[in-house]
Parts: sequence; C-alpha cells; structure tokens
Amino acid sequence: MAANPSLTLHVLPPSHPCMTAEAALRRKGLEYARVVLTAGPHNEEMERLYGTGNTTVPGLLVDGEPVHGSRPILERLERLAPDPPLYPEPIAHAVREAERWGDCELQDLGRRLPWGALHFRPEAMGTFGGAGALDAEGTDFAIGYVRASWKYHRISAKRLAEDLDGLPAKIDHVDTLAGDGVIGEEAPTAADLQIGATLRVLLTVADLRPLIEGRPAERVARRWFPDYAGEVPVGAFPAGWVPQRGVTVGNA
Ligand SMILES: N[C@@H](CCC(=O)N[C@@H](CS)C(=O)NCC(=O)O)C(=O)O
Repeated sequence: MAANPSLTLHVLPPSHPCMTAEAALRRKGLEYARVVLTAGPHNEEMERLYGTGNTTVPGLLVDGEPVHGSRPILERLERLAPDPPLYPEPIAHAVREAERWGDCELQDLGRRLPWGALHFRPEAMGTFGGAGALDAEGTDFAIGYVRASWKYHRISAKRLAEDLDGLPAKIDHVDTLAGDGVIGEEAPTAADLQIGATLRVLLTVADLRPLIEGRPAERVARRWFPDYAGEVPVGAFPAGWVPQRGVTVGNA
C-alpha cells in the first residue's frame, strides 16, 4: 500500500458534520492533524483553503488537495482506504441515499432545534462548552449570542414549531433505515456516521429525548458518538410544541 498521504482536518468543535468526518478518519485508522478554527474568522480561513463559497467546516486537505464538506470527505476517505468500507456492497447505493438524506434533510435540525431550544433556556448555553449553567452575566451574553444564531440559521418560532412537528417522521425514517440494515449494524456505514452525529446533538435537548430514546436512533447516536456535551433542560419548548411519541398527528 502507498504511504499515507498527509491529512489535515479543519473543524469547529461542536459541529456535527465535523464529528462525522472525524469518526470516519478514526474508523479508517488514518492519522490526521486536527486544526480547530475560531468561530467567526473561520469563514475567511475556510474560503482561503477550500475555495470561494466554501465557508463551512469540515474541510480536509489530502496532501494539500482541498476536499470540502462531510460527504465528499467520506467519499475521498473511502477511496484512500477502502477497508473497512463505509459504503459496503451490496448496500452501497442505499447507504449513499441515506447519507444524502442525513445531510440534506436531517443535519439542519441539529442546528435549528438546539439553538431553538436555547432561546427559551439561554443559561444552558454554558453546558455545550462542558461547563454548568451560566450565571446572570453569562446569560446576558448567551441571549445575544442565541439571537444572532437564530438570525444566522434563519430560525423563527414558526419554523421551529414546523421542525418539531416533522421530527417524529424523521425518527421513523431512521427506524426504517435500521430495519433495512443500512444503519445500526455492527460495522458503521457512512450513513451511521452522518445521521448518528445529528441525532447525538438532538439528544442534548431533553424535550426531544422521549422521541428518540430506546430506538435505533438513540443506539446509533450513542454508539458512534458517546461523548457530546450539552444539556437543555426539559420544558424548554412551549407546551404542546413537541409532538408526543406515538401520536402521528402534529400540533399545527
Ligand atoms: N452539509 C455540510 C454543512 C457544513 C456546515 O454547515 N457546517 C457548519 C457547522 S455544523 C458550519 O460550518 N457553520 C459555520 C458557518 O456556517 O459559517 C457538511 O455536511 O459538510
């Protein structure tokens, strides 16, 4: 086998697609340098390294060649180190489709639902850095920060309520993928790593846990991503906004 190329991963620590990329690197047993960027200036730095418009993390430099975004990174790693496979035959096609779904349909909920919940419990923002709840002064800072995040991620109360309404169907889809053996097996697929990372972030929001716990969604999340700091206490979302488990009609 050819010598390992030099690998440099650019991340922001709490980012779930970055967790996906790192889990894939670990799974492949590849050594890599991890560069933690500073939120804010990271946009400019990412564009400089990965090209115009590529402002988000993660990015991976493979012998200096830029690979931007969690899915292209996993594809590239698969070519670089085919074993163990993240897109195993004969289910490679289904894995790619599930991975695409995880990126395009689920991933944003890992941003909008925690930031959405933090609006109602801003003191809990400190827990995402591994500390306890913020004091009053810290909470003042968090209120401004959460407001900016709502703006950045285009969160509104209406959108939040719609996201919550749509969540049970998404968790059902995760069950289906597990039932089909596309995720949740002994060896992780690219879809496990893409979908599991988002679900792991959602588990930090106590209001959402009843929808996820005891199901393949929770198993996949905790198996591949055992550690992730953050806890938004139960009762953050307004009463009636979180659909109840087993009730398929939403609250709209
Ligand atoms: N779908 C892309 C999304 C990447 C993405 O949006 N990353 C977020 C972190 S979770 C980010 O860089 N946010 C900061 C920003 O938008 O500037 C992927 O999976 O790589």
